[in-house]
Amino acid sequence: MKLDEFLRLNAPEELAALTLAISKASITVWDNIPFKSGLLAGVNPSGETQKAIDVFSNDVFVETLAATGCAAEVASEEMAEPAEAKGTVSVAMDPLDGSSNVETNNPLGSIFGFYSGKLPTSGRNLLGSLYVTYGSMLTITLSFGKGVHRFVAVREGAAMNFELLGVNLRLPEKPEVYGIGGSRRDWIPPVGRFVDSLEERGLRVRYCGTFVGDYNQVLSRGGMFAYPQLAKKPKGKLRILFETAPIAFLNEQAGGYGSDGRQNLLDIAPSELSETSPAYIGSAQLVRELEKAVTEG
Ligand code: AFP
Repeated sequence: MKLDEFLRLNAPEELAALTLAISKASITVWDNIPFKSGLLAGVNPSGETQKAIDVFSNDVFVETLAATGCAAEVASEEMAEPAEAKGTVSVAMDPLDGSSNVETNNPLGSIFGFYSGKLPTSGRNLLGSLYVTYGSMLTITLSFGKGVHRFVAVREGAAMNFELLGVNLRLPEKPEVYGIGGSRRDWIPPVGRFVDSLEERGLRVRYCGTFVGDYNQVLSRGGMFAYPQLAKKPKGKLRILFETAPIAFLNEQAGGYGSDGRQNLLDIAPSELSETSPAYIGSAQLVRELEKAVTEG
């Protein structure tokens, strides 16, 4: 089944139009990665170096989303203020996740949250979310609150179309992998101890430095991804609105749980667009164990 057919049958009209626009724009981004790798652009609102592909992806997605007439505003990790538009759905995005991995040819991603109401707002106001993976395949993994579904881009003549690859994806019962950001020496002690217990249980480390790439490992094999509070970054690194809330929404639809170490990530109401929080996302039983370890200190 093609993506447009699936969306016509399974998504509200606005979310269908926004998702279809993202699917087309993601092919443009995919085609331009080789030509924009390595070129620096500027600094984003979080003070991180912007690559040319960060800015290119941002502009392609903002333009395409606004042109649907369904986006009320488009907020981005790469912009200080949202782009205003005429629709009803507020879109928050990380247009190119993992750009420091372009040169190393590791997976890259784009993350989108579809929110009701003005941004910033909590993940409880998510209507749906999706992420694009630029990896060995170009895929879109999405949820509109009724399960998690995946599509893969296939070339048909000159055209690239997204075809259904998997429906109702669920985290496997038995967790196999974990990936933790930051350096071990900067982790808070409960996280170090928890990772020791994961190793004792035979879980293997899988960490490529792209949130989307690392979360794909967890969704396929069970386990946990985390970017914890660090000695120098008590509020972690990942942005709630653009990165962790959209993935936590999707992860919950796959039977998992997402936490900042003390509460459900979806319950956090950020007051700033680029507000960050610690993030622990994956198999519910593991993340709840971690939450207990962090709370007990
Ligand atoms: P970049 O977009 O700057 O490459 O950062 C990627 C990211 O936001 C997220 O995708 C990773 O999980 C995390 O940062 C990697 O951070 P570390 O390099 O500190 O482990």
